Amino acid sequence: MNKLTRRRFLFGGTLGAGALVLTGCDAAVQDPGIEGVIRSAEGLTMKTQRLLQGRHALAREFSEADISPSFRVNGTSAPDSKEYAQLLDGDFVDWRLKVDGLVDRPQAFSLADLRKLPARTQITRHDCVEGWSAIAKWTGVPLSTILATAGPKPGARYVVFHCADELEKTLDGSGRYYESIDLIDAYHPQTILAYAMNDRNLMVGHGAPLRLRVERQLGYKQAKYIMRIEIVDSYAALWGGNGGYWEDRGYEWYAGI
Ligand SMILES: Nc1nc2c(c(=O)[nH]1)N[C@H]1C(S)=C(S)[C@@H](COP(=O)(O)O)O[C@H]1N2
Ligand SMILES: [Mo]
Repeated sequence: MNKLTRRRFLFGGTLGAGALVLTGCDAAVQDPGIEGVIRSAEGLTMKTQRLLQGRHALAREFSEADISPSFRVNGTSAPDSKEYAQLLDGDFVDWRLKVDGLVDRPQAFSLADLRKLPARTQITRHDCVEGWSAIAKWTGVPLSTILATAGPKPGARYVVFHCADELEKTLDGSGRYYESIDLIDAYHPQTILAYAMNDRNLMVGHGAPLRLRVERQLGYKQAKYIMRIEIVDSYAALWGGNGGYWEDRGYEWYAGI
């Protein structure tokens, strides 16, 4: 019976759209079996859509009036390496964003290079797992643009962000901050590499010269002080093996909000 309905849909093209709908409804009403099939198919579609939509849906965007008068600096407030101090001294003119790993064309972008690329601006709410939130306006380059330039190789699955700071040396003597997201989040339109916050260059406290905004996830995924982006097929071999500084200390890898 299911086949029959499908055929009516496929071959009933000469009828008006209204007639088609009526035919479908009539058949369903007359035969509860078909209705059942349609219902379960609908259920499946909804479930699939929710799954996909869930990851692709946009995070809420706010208006200028909603921007928080103050935005906390959390975690590292300034990387304390000599290398970072020198870069900061030179206004990050010598800083390069390296993009490597499973890519056809490894890249090195200066801040000027990034500013020349098409930018996206979004006003979003940052939610820290510690229980505070703040709204800010972020401007930067969509990560999808950077990926398109580098050309991920087949097998690429995650984007890893290597940061300049060591937060706390605990586990294996290293506390290097890093984060990772999968390609679904990497290509999400609101996933940007931000160089500006509230229309000003990113302050050191908030991650100068470049930080990640991945708006569907919690604060600890928003890597600050990005030095290098590495495309990988697995993050198991990196640091503690759980895909991020906080993940290696027990937090969820997918920190959806
Ligand atoms: N490199 C780096 N990125 C980081 C952190 C950090 O300590 N180092 N802290 C994370 C956490 S827990 C939060 S809530 C946000 C804080 O960003 P903010 O300092 O701009 O508020 O950055 C995240 N990204
Ligand atoms: Mo956080």
